[in-house]
Amino acid sequence: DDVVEDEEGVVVVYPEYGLEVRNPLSETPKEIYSNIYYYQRFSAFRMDTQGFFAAARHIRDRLIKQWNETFLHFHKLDPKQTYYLSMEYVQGAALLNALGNLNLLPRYVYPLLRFHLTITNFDQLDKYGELGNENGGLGRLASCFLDSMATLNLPAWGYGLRYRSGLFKQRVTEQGLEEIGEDWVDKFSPWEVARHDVVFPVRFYGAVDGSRKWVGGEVLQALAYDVPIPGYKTKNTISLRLWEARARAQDFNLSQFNDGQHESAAQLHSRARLICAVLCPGDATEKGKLLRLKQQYFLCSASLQDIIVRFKERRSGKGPWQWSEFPCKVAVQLNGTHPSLAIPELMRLLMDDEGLGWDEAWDVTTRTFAYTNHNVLPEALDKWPQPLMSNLLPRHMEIIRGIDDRFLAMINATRPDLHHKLAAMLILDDHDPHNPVVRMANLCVLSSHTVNGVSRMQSEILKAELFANYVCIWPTKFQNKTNGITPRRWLRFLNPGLSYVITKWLKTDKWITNLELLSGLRNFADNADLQQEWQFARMSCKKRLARYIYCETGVYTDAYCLFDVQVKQIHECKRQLLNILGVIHRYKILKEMSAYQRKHATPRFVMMGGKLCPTDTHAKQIVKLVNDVGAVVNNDPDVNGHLKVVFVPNYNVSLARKVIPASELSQHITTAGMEVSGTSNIKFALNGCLIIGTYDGANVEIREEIGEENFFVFGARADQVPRLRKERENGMFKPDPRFEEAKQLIRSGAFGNYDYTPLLDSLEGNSGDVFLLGHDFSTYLDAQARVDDAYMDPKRWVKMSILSTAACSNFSSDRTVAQYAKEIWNIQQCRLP
Ligand code: GFP
Repeated sequence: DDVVEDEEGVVVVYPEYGLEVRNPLSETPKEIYSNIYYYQRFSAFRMDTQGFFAAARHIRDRLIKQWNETFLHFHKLDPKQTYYLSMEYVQGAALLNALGNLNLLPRYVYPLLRFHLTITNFDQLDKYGELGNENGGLGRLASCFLDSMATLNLPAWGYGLRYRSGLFKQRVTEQGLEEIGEDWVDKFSPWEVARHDVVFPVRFYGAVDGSRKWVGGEVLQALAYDVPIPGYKTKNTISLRLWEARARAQDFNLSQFNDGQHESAAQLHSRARLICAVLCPGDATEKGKLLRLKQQYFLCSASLQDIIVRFKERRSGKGPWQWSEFPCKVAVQLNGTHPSLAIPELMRLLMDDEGLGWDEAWDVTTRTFAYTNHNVLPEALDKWPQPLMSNLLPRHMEIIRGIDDRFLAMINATRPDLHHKLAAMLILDDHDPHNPVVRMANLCVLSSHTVNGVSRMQSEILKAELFANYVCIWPTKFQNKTNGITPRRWLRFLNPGLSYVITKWLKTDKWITNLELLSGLRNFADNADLQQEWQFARMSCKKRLARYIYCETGVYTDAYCLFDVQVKQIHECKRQLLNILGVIHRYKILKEMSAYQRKHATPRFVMMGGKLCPTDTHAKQIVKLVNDVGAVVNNDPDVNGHLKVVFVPNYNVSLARKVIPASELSQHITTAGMEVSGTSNIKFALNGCLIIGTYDGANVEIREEIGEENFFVFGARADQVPRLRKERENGMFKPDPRFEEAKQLIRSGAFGNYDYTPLLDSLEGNSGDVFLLGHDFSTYLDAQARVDDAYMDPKRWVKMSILSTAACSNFSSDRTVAQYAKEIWNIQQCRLP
C-alpha cells in the first residue's frame, strides 16, 4: 500500500478497495476491534471465519437500526409504496456491498488487514442470498432494483421465497458436468431476521362452498424472514421479505407418531418443507408442475395478505377510509409471469374476506398491478393445465373464469371487429380438449394497468407481435423500461481499481449515483496518461483472474492474451456452440500457420462458464465439448501461447467479481430476437470490456451508445430470422465450408472419442439448426477477425475500452427504477432525515 504524509496526518491508499483513507487508525471505532477480539476466542474457527463474523455482526446491528428507522418513517408518513414480487433474487455477497453502501469500508480495511484479512477472503462464507440461478437474468435484475430503490430513497419492498437450495455447485467430470446441491440457508447467516410475529395461513386444495367461500383442503403457514437492503450513502434501508413454508405444531399427529407411523404423522410438515426446498424444481412431471404452482401461489398469497395488513395498519386511527384508496397507497409490480396468481388472490381476498363486490374488487386490482414481461417466446410463457389449477386453487380458477367471461362480454359489446382474435386473447385456452390451459401472461395483460418490456427492441416486439391484439384496445398500457444494473455492486465494489481511475479523471465520485457523468470520460479517451492508468488497472485484474484460473483448472494463461469470455446460462439459444465452433476454426488455422505467422496472430484466452438446467443434455454436451477441445488445444505445443480454452465451473456473483473486470471481449451472441435484453452485456461494457454480439436485446442500445465502430456486431437481424428458417427448411441454405470443416473435425475424433453425434445432428437437416448457427457463422468469423485487428493496436483498444465505460451512462438501474417510480408506480422519494 502507498502511504503519503502531509501536515494533517497520513493518507493510506488501498488499491484493492479503490480507497484513500486518511489516518486509518483514528477512523476505526473501538467496537470493531472488540468484535474481532470477541470472535478470536473461538480459536477453533479459522481466521477468516472469525473476521467475517466480527465484521458481519457489527454491520448487521447497524443495518437493523437503520431498517427500523426506515420502516417507522414510512409508517408515519404513509406514502404510496411499491411491492416488488419476484420468484428469484440473486443478492450475492452482502458484506462488501453493505460496507460500501454505508461508507464504512475505510473503517474496516485497516483492522482486517492487521489480521491479514481482506473482505474478499470472506467470499466463501458470505454466500447468503443467491436465491436465483446465476444467469444474470430476472433474479439479478430484481436484486439490482432493490439496491436502487433503497439508494433512491423510494418507499419500496421486495417479496420472495426463502429457498433452502437456491443454487447448485458444478463439478467438471470425465463425463461432462455434475451438479451438487448447495444449502446456503442452513449455514449461519447474519443477514436475515426470522419474524415469528409475521405469519400468514396459505390454503391449498379444498372446495368452494355455496356462499362462494374457499374451504377445506390443507393450510400451511408462511413465516417471514426479513433481509435488510441498504441504500448507498443514505440511511434508508429497505426490506426483502422472504417466506418460508411451515406446518403448525398441532398438525403433527402425535398419536400416529407414537403408533410408529412416523412418516404419515408428519405428512403436512414434510409437504411444507418441500415448498421452499429448491428454486425452479424440474416441471417435466405432474408432481414438478404442482410444486411450482404451489411455490408461486405461496409467494403471492403470503405477500398480498401482508400488504393488506400493512395498508390497514396505516389507515387505523385516521378516520373512515375506502378500499378505493388501496391503489393510491399500494403498487404491486409482477417480475415476470411467475407471480401472476397475485391477481386472482387479491380479488379473492377483497371479495371473500373483505366483502367487496366484483366491480369494486376489479377496479382496485387493475389499478394496483403492473406486469414486466421478460420473454417474447409464446411457448416459454407460463401456462398451467386447467385441471391442476382447479384442483389446487378452485376459487382462483373461478375468479379467472370470471375475468375471462367479462372480457369476452366487453369485446362482444364494444369491439365486434376483434371477435375473430378472441380465442388467442382469452386467459383460458380450451382449444385442445385433452390439455386445456390457463395462460398466465394473458391474465397479466388483462388485469394490469401497465405492461412493460425490458429493452426497446423487446418492447417493440411485445407490441407488434406477442400482445399486438391487445394494443388496439389499450394503446397506452404498453411501455418500455430498458434494464439497468447497479453501479455500486457492478463497478464501484466489483472493480475498485478502475473506479479509482474514473473518480480521479472525472474529479468526482458522484458517478456512483449519477452514471450519466461517465460520459465525461469521452473527453479524455485519447489521453495517454488516462490510457496508461486504465491499462494498468485492467491488467492487474487480468493477472488476478489468470492466477485463479490456474489454481482452479491447472490451465496457465499469459495475461497478455486477449481475454475472451462467454459467461451466462448454457443454453442452445445462447449459442455457446457457435463460440466453440469458432474456437475450433481458429485452432485449425493456427495449426496451418507457420511459426512466424502465428507470432503475429492475436493470442486468445477463451473462457466459458455458466449454470445450466441439470436435465438439459444438449447444454451438458456443449460443456463436455468445451472441455474436450480445451484438453487438446491447451496441450498442443504448436499453439501454446496463442490459444487457450477453459470452462470454469460454478459461475456465480463472487466469480463474476474476478471475471468481469478482467474480460476484454465478451460474447453476447444469441440468435436475434431470442434475448429480450441481457444484463451481463451491460455489466461487461460498464467495466470497459468490448462486446461481440448480435442485433439483440440491450446489445442494440449499447451499440448505439458506444458507436458501431466500437461494437463487433454480426449475424441476422430479428426480422430476417423467420425467412432464414423457412429457407433452411426448404433446403435453400448453403453453409459456409468453414462451418462444415469445424463440425467435421469434431466428428473425426480430433477432440476425443466422445460421441457428439446428437449435438452435431441438431445442426443438420432441413429441420435442424433452429438457432441459425450455420447462417451466422461466416459473419461471426468476420467479426472475430475485426476483433483480432483491433487488439493488435493497443492504443486503439484501450480507447475503445474507455469509450465502452463512457457509453454505459444510461444503463444504471437507478435510471430504470426512477422511470418505474414515475411512469408506472407513481411513488415519490421518502428519505429518512
Ligand atoms: C430474462 C431475459 C433476459 C433479461 C432478464 C432480465 O432472463 O434477456 O435480461 O430476464 O430482464 F431472458 P432470465 O431470467 O430468463 O435469465
